[in-house]
Amino acid sequence: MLSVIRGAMSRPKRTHFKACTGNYANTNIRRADVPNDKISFTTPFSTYQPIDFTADFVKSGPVWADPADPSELKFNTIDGSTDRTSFLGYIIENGFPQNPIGRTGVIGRGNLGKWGPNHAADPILTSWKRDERGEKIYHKISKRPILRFVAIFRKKDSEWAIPGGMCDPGENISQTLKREFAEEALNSNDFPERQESVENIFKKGIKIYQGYVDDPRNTDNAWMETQAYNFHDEIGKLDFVKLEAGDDAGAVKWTDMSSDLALYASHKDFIEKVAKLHDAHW
Ligand code: RP5
Repeated sequence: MLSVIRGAMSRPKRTHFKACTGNYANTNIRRADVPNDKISFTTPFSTYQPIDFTADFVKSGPVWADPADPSELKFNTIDGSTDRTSFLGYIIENGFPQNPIGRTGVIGRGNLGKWGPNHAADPILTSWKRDERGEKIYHKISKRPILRFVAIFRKKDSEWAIPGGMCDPGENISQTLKREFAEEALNSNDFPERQESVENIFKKGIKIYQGYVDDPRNTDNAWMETQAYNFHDEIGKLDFVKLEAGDDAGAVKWTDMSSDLALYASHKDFIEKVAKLHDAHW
């Protein structure tokens, strides 16, 4: 059962940073400059000249990608098996969905398949850091217990991250959360048979975020949204689960939560929320 605890869920994002600075994700394509005070589309910016970029692997029309021309798509609704609703809502400007947070310096779809929202799910599996006697380990300075989560290394981005991924058409959120964890952190497609203790943990999740992700792949017309859930193991059963990196993950490991972490997209915000939820060290 997945639930939302009052006060546990963080506020939706109101701005972005990674989605509008530096080169476009894993390319040499330089985004048009977007000053901080001109991110919102409601702020006039007459000299704005975004770069038009859609990756060749998206243009080539894989099954997960929309057609190049979005005019037949039904936005802000469930369109066939594709969820085009948004946690923020969005407008269509000159026939193209407009990023609800603001300008990114890029138009087109970049590396993303869908025009408008591209939905993902982020499973955050946590367990206390313990010593060899099984006692919780406390941080020397904060005096709070140290919480760990399962992190994967995104090969394409060379960054550590939560083992999240895109929702498949027609899939519900519980299925995506489990499937992505199984693929990236267990290297297994036959979940739950292989890992019974993980299956038990996935029975109880707490939603900690839903909304926009400050993802480096976002453009003015295509962006990431996610639902992040925490699955917490209070008694340490998960410690015996064999982690094995699979799919896009180059490595997987239990990682201590702390404010020193550097993580992909908005993942550090989600992890901080989980640390606070459990009154853990941050
Ligand atoms: C992020 O991209 C989401 O938070 C999620 O973790 C991830 C999904 O994209 P892929 O891992 O499928 O590339 O915005």
